Amino acid sequence: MINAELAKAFARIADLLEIDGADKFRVNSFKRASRTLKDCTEDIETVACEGRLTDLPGIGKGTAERISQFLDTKTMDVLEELEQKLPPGLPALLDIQGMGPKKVALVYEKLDVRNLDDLKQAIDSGQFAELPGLGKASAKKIAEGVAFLETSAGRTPLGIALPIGEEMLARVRNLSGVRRAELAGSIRRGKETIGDIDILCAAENGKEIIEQFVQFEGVIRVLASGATKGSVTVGIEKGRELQIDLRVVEVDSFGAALQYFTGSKEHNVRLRELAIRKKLRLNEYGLFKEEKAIAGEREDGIYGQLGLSLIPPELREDRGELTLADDQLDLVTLKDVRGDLHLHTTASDGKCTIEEMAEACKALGYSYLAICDHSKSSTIANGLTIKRMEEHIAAIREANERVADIEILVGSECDILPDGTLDYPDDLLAQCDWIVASIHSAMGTGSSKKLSATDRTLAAMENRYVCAIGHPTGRLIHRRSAMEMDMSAIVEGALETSTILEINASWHRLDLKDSHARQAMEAGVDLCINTDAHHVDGLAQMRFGVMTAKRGGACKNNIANCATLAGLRKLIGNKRSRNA
Ligand code: DGT
Ligand code: CA
Ligand code: CA
Ligand code: ZN
Repeated sequence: MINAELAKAFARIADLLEIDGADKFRVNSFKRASRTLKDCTEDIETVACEGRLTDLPGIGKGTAERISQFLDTKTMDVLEELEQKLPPGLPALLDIQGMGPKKVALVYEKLDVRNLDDLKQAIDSGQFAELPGLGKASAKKIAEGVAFLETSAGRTPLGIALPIGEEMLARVRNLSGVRRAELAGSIRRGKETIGDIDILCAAENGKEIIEQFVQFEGVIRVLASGATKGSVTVGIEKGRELQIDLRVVEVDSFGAALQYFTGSKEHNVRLRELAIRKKLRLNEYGLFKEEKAIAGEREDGIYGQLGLSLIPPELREDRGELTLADDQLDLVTLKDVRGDLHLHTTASDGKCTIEEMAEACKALGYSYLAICDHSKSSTIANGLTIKRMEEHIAAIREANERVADIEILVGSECDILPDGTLDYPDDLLAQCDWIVASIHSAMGTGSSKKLSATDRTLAAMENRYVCAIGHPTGRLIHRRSAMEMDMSAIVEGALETSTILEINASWHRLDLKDSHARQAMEAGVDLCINTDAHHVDGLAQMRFGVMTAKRGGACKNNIANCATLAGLRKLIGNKRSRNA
């Protein structure tokens, strides 16, 4: 029976009306209709066919017409209008446990929260908790609701999805008749988690291509198979499946389709508004002036004809990207990275030697690396005692003599202890070139005896030998939430002490995350992107960190390990002399 679906649609309209500030009477009439539809024991379709809709309690002529429209078209004018009128990302907030229409309206009005990412940021920054009638407990509950929604919505970490997407893309490119093919959607935008993988290709023989796509090795289920679109799932960890959509378009509209299907939806809405202001029409087939296509084959043509430079996909989230200057669009790339400043070896919990890590970095074209093994308190990670660390320093210096053409910096990933002091004394730290300070223990809050994560980090930044803070919030995607931290205070502290903040590039972490990285850079704080590799294979994760940095809007001069070795040494020197 369609009754439940109808009831849901009416309830949704009531919610959206309430967000929109409609009068109570109108909201209640949709709520009442929703209840009636839910409670009705007869199939509404039959009732409608027999013309008996208005016999039902609370269903007048207008509601009956809407029901008929829904039965015909699966939607209603009023629903479409509301979804058009409100920011496109706003209705999704209603799906979060604890976020009713009143709270959604409040955050929209007071904090300009327009989508899930905005909401997460408002919670992280503490602004959410400060709103009237909300508070910290409420913020925590909503944050849990968001986390639950994200995991239960089955989002897949970028680090798992991207290799699968690239493999599938390569296979699509190999099919005969395929002229061009690219990844689209959130995976192209480098989001930390992916709902489904979108692939786009240009070809004339769509049906054949889809037929082959749905038979690719590894496909578990075929969800759709048509002339222009195929949808399948492949298996990933823990028995879960990941959806992959392939769309086939004509070469002439490949650029327009790539733009459209890369999204985000919110970015596309902005772009379409801009087109309308210029008396143009933009859709997935092209950019049109009256009936004539003025762009479509190339994505940069679409942006160009709208008077814009190509916006990097990572920025397409409706965060003001349409008004950025060209130099702000010139984002950091993997090629700009000159070294990796957070690497482990067999001395602590790594699997490779100093030389092996150095040779692998050299093969990537790096100019330097920093060996940063764990300090003494990280006992489960085989952290080095002071004596072992002294020997390790000598071993790294020796290795640096042996391995040519790359500089191996002596470093440590030194624990920030619960009282905010560092795990090694200053005289030992002073013998190193580069110190990453990280919190690994007592990450929870609640105990009144220890400092908050924020205060611990601020205290560590005061130490002149601490060059960078490692994985600053401690989160593990889908496994552990970030420590409760005041990111504004951290950013301010970093700026005052000339401390660099890390974007840990491991796809399990991506910490700082995109929005925090943006916050830091906007304040003028330098970042570094490190893999935290425990094996030479881990070095390849650098690209996830670069994508995250790009999403934060980073250019290469924001990133310490894009500097030359001399430039990096200067940054380190600044910190030491400023805090001497
Ligand atoms: P995901 O898969 O949840 O990680 O996120 P996306 O961004 O990949 O979203 P998806 O797969 O639903 O759709 C891919 C892109 O297609 C999306 O970013 C923008 C475009 N798109 C899809 N549906 C709509 C729509 O209803 N309106 C507009 N303007 N664009 C849409
Ligand atoms: Ca997608
Ligand atoms: Ca999709
Ligand atoms: Zn660590």
